[in-house]
Amino acid sequence: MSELRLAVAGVPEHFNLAWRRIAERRALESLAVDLHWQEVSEGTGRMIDLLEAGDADMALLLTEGAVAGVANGRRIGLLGGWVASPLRWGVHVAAASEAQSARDLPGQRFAISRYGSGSHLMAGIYAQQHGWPEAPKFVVVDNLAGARRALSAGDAEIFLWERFTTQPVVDAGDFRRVDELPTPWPCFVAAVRDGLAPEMLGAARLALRAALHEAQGLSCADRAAHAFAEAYALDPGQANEWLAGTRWADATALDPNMLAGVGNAMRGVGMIEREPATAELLVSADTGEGEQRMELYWCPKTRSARVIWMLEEMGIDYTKTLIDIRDPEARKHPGFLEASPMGKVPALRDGETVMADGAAMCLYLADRYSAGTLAPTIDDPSRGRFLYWMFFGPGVMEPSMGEKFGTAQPNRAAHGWGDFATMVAALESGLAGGGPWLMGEQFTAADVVVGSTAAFMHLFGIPPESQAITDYVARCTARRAYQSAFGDFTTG
Ligand SMILES: N[C@@H](CCC(=O)N[C@@H](CS)C(=O)NCC(=O)O)C(=O)O
Repeated sequence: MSELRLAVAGVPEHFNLAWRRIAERRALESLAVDLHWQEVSEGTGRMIDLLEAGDADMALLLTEGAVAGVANGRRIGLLGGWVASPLRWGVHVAAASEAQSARDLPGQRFAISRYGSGSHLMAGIYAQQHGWPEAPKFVVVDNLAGARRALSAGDAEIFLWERFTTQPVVDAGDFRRVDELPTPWPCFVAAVRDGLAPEMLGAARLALRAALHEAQGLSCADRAAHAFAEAYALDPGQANEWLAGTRWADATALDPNMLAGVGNAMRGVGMIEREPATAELLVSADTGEGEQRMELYWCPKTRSARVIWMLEEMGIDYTKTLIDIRDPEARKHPGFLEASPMGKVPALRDGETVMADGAAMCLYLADRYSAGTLAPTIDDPSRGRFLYWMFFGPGVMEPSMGEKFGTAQPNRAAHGWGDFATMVAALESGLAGGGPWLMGEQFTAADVVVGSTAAFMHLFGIPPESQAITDYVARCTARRAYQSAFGDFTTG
C-alpha cells in the first residue's frame, strides 16, 4: 500500500486537540495515511480558501460557514460530523466600551475574521435576532489578535468569537463579554475539497473516525479537562465547563435535516441567496473500496452486543441484518451462513471479507480501520500484551464461566482456561497498573472484548468478587458506545 498524504486543517483551539495528538503520534501510519495537521487561526473562511487552492484536503469548518460556502459556489463538500454540540459564541466589546448589553449594540461595527467566516455569519444572525434597524457593518481583522487590535484602536466595536477561546483576553482586561449566542446546530463539520480521488476520500474518512475516537477517549479520561486546558492555555475550570457541554459526533454521518435548517437560517438573515440542496452539500458515500457499508448479522440480547459496541466506538457506518437465532428458518439466510458456518451471531460482511466470532471481528475491525488507536500496530512492542487480552476473553474468561453456571468442574491444570479463580486473579493483575484500561491510558479493542465479557458476568448474575473488576466494568459501561450497544440487555 503506498502512503497517501492527507493535509487536514483546523483552528488552533481546544476542539482540535485530538487532531494534534493523532498527527504527533503518527497514528494513521499503519493505515498508510500520512496525516499533516495544519492550524489556521483565521478560521473557516481562510480554510475554505486553502481547500480550494488544494493546500488542504480536509478541514474542520464551522457548520454555518461550510453550508454558506457551498451555497456561494465554493468548491467544497461535507464529509461528516465533527463536534455535535453547539458553539457558544461570546459577544465581546472593548473593556472600555460604554455598551453593557445587547441593547447598546445596534449600529456598531462588527470585527470579523473575513467575509463568509463564522464570525461574519453569526454577526448577521445576532443583528437579526436583536432587530437591528439597519444592515450591520463589518471590518475584516483576520483573527483574534486582529480583533484585539481593532477593538482597542476603535476600528470596530463588536467581536463574536468562541467564548472559551476569548476568556484569556477577557481575563486580561482587553475584552468584555456582553452577551452569548449559542449556535442552534452542531458546531463543526469536516469538509473536503472538490475532486478528491476516491482513495483520498477513504483516507479522509479513516482520519475523521480516528480523530473522533481519540476525542471521545480524551474526553472521558481522568483529568480530561486538564489535557485540553494545558494544550491551549485555558483555565482548568473553564476547560471543564466547555468539556461538560461538548459532544463529539457519534458517527461520521451528517443529518440532511440539520443542514437544511442551517441553510434556511442563513438565507433568513440574508447571508446566502439560496439554500443548497443535500446533494450539493454532501460528498457521495460511494467512495470505492472499503467504503461499502458493512453488514452485521445480529440478534438482540446476544454476544452481538460486543461487536456493536466496537462498531459504535469506531463511529463506523454499518447496517444491521437481524437473524433470529431462535427461528431455524431465519438462520438459513445464505449470506449469514456464508459468514458464520456454525450459524451463530454475530457475523460480519465487509466487502469481500466475511467472518464470525465477536473477538475475531473486533480484532479485524481494529486492525483494519483503527490501528494505532483501538489496536497497537503490528510493530508496537505492546502488541503482544494486547493480543494476550484479545484471546483471554474467548479463550479463558468465557469457558471459565461454565464453572459458575455448573456446566464445568474446576480443573486448573487440565483445562486450558485454568479455572474461574485463576482467571479473576489474572485479570486483576492486568488492571493493577491503574489503567484505566487494559493497555493503560489508551482504550482498545481488548477492553471491548474483556470488558464486554466481564459485563456479561455482571448481567448474568455471576460477578467476580473483585472490586478492581467491578470498577473496570463500571468504567466500560459508562461509555456511550457501550450503552448504545447493550441497551437491549437492560430493557424489556
Ligand atoms: N464464539 C462466538 C460465539 C457466538 C455464539 O455462541 N452466539 C450465540 C448467541 S450469544 C448463538 O448464535 N447461538 C445460537 C446457536 O448457536 O444456535 C462469539 O463469541 O461470537
